[in-house]
Amino acid sequence: MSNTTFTMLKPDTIRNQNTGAILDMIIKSGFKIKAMKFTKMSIDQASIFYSIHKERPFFNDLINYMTSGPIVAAILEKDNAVDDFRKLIGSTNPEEAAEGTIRRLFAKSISENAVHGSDSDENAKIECDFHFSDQEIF
Ligand code: 3AN
Repeated sequence: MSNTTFTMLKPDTIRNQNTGAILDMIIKSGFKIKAMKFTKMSIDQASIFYSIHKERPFFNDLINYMTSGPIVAAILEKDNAVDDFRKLIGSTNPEEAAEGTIRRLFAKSISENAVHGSDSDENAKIECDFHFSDQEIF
């Protein structure tokens, strides 16, 4: 799976009308879209997706935020996809994100930080399987 990663354009991206600009950056950076959907997570779904963070102080805020509006979920393909996508999106905190990264350009804060990107090949597989069935991947 080292050529595959998973992303979500988060509710702030959709609300701020940045969906097209961010997808354009992703595509122009060499990622191929293998699957994509416009959807909204339920509280239960988001709690499972982010269960790794359930002991963190920001967990409830994270779940409330990620279920506050629709997201775009997508599977992306490129050599070295996980690491290259993390470089493209930049640090979790947009104030620390490098110039030219998606979070530096579009994110408002550490909690509303525009995009999600898988942090390992193992999690990319779990996250792709969470959002997509085999028939939805091309
Ligand atoms: P990343 O998305 O860069 O992998 P994680 O996995 O540490 O970052 O955190 C998952 C999500 O939880 C972040 N995208 C962000 O929305 C939220 N988050 C992380 N750290 C904080 C924090 N200190 N305060 C508020 N929200 C946070």
